[in-house]
Amino acid sequence: MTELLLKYFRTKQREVQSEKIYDTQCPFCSMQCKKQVIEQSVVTRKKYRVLGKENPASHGRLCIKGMNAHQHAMHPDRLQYPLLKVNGKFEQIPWDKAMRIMKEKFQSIQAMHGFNALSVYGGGSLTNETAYLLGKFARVALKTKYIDYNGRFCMSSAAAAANHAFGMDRGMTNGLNDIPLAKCIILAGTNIAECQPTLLPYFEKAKENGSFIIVIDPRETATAKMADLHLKPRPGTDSALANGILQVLLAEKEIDLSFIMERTNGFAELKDFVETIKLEDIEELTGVPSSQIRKAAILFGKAATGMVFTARGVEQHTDGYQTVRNFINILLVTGKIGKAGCGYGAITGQGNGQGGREHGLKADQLPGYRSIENTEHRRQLARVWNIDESDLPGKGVSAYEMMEKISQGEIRGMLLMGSNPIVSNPNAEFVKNALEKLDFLVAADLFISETAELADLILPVSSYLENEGTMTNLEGRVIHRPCAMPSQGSVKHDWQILCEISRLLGKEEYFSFSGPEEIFNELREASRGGIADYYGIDYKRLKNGDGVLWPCPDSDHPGTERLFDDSFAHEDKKAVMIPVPSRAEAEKETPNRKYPLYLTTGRVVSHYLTGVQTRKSASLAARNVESFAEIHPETAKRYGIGNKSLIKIESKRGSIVVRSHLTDAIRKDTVFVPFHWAETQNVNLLVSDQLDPVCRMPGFKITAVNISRLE
Ligand SMILES: Nc1nc2c(c(=O)[nH]1)N[C@H]1C(S)=C(S)[C@@H](COP(=O)(O)OP(=O)(O)OC[C@H]3O[C@@H](n4cnc5c(=O)[nH]c(N)nc54)[C@H](O)[C@@H]3O)O[C@H]1N2
Ligand SMILES: Nc1nc2c(c(=O)[nH]1)N[C@H]1C(S)=C(S)[C@@H](COP(=O)(O)OP(=O)(O)OC[C@H]3O[C@@H](n4cnc5c(=O)[nH]c(N)nc54)[C@H](O)[C@@H]3O)O[C@H]1N2
Ligand code: SF4
Ligand SMILES: [Mo]
Repeated sequence: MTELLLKYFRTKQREVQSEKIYDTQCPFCSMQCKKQVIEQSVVTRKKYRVLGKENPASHGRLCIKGMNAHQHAMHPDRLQYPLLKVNGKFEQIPWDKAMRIMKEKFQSIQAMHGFNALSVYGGGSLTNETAYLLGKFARVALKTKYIDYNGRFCMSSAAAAANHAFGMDRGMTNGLNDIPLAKCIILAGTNIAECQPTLLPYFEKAKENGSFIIVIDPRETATAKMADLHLKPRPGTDSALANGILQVLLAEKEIDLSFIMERTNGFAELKDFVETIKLEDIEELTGVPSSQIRKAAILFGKAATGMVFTARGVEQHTDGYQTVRNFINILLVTGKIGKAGCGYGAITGQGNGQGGREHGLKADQLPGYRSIENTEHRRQLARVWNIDESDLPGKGVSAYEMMEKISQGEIRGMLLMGSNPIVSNPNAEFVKNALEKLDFLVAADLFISETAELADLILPVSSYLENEGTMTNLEGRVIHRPCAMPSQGSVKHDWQILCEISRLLGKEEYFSFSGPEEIFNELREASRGGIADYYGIDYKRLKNGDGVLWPCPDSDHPGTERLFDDSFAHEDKKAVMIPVPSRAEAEKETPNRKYPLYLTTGRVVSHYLTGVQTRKSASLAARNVESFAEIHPETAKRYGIGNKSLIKIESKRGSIVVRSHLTDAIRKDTVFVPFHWAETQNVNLLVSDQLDPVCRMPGFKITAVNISRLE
């Protein structure tokens, strides 16, 4: 062997021998794919490879985000030390000083303005342990009613709809293994191929088994390419479309009368209403030919089994709640729920969007999916927390409404943990101005996000690679994520920050946890007997196995794959149907002379939410370095806009500049812009602050806009 070859082999050997394997799971979407990050030391630098790991949800698959999620976690911009803003500039300070400042500010604000002058804003990337603790921190340590989280913008319409229709909400009523058994599947406003790519094979399997797939989306997405029938409605007209489907189902008697009689309430009112519907009117409203509506309804009605999935395309509207109710009506009249291959799924977005709301990040919820307005629930929690029920605050307001309270001067301070609200809230300019008014904003983050930039104090936190905890995936499966690596610099875990600041605030007795497992054990107790009952799930079970689907009331219980086999969760065990008007009661912003086009917003496969993390990943950022607007070529021509040129998009509230991307995959009356970019490309500068009256969801999916060529 030549000397050169020997040298090469020696280097390779050193690399392989230096190999370290870190077991973890992707921090991004609700699939929570398990993976291994393999580190090799190459001379002076480290090299990483990523492999998917077998698990019951993604079976070893990873999408491009999961393959590259170590890049942002190891990025040199990761915060390592607390930062204090002094004369407009951030200065590195030690932790004890950061904690002292936080304590003093919290105390002085509350002394001057009362408990509710402080607020807490959480996120769906936080583990169950942190989410639980953050909810407890707001109510027990700060005694404020003002807490909410970014999941308000994500799951709130579907959650409210499922609660009212079924008596409980678990995102998906079935485990993932039911999907391949469904003979007809409606995918309404969900782009699984880009947003939960490792979920797609379940639908491909269903197709192999002969399933007929109906996609409802104004764009021909990668998901729509899989469809047997693609309905392309005008944005915001999905409740009308569902009414069209219901009209055909009833007229053709493709309904399950015995299921309706035995297991539901409200059919008579629904029937009276649906009988007044004319398919021609629905065609006119939605722009979907009535022949296609008929086809969809008859195929779904006749199929032996069927499932309906919704996501943000139909949910993020000011009538999102009602729209989801109407899709659930379709399942209930056809009796396609609570059986193999039959059920409903709101496809959860964030890694722990599900667990976050189950354990107390929402203004009106206590752990175990209990209600903060129910006296018995309050008493149960007060017992677990060892406080007086009368000391537990009441219900606060939704995420965007907190911004209004800040603007009005009622809220004076905020602890922000795991969200970037000036990019993700609607009416972004207002939100930025509001946050600038705060007397004290503290942001716990991995990076200086656009919102952290406005903070008085930034606390650096550990990443998913460094922080142990549990996450609840889209099917309600609770899974354990180990601590894979030691923490970087002097960062702390989110839960650690909460315990330490509580101690300084004199609340140590309620927050003396030494690690996530202890917190989880209290969460189990707090959720015991509640709807989201985690009592039977413990770390030992999770570490040894594949996770457990809640409800799981005791340690011998196997967990619950499918809900509603024999009964729904309402007291009388029945599900509820309601008539839903075709035109939203909540006034929607529709195109007019000045702003003649619909703008709808969403995602691309390579970026995640406000992009703080994925824009730090070289491999992901390279795929889409800037924002863009999908425009139909005929529309572009009318406006004199060429392909790949800079354009201005304007709404009543502001304007942004993005690059045109001409494609005939979109309706001619609609433009689509992703929301992963900030500043002049922040699409939320355009979006209205109007909220759904029931669940307080903003209308992210429709804004009236004008477009023009940038001279
Ligand atoms: N790559 C990637 N994956 C993600 C995320 C990400 O940021 N990037 N985010 C995660 C999170 S938090 C979430 S909530 C999910 C979101 O997952 P999805 O809801 O699937 O994603 P969106 O792109 O917001 O919207 C889905 C589709 O709705 C369509 N749509 C828009 N308006 C309407 C309408 O009026 N009616 C109908 N029927 N459809 C409409 C859009 O064209 C789009 O294709 O994804 C999760 N996964
Ligand atoms: N126009 C428009 N707007 C939308 C949507 C839309 O479809 N269209 N979708 C909405 C939806 S569904 C969602 S979910 C929201 C999401 O909106 P945001 O919550 O603003 O989204 P992220 O970009 O995930 O912000 C998370 C922040 O937390 C940090 N972070 C990540 N992990 C951790 C952690 O473990 N601990 C801490 N402390 N910080 C962490 C990240 O670095 C980042 O700065 O946006 C909503 N806004
Ligand atoms: S982004 Fe979602 S689908 Fe992709 S690897 Fe991560 S968890 Fe899996
Ligand atoms: Mo979301």
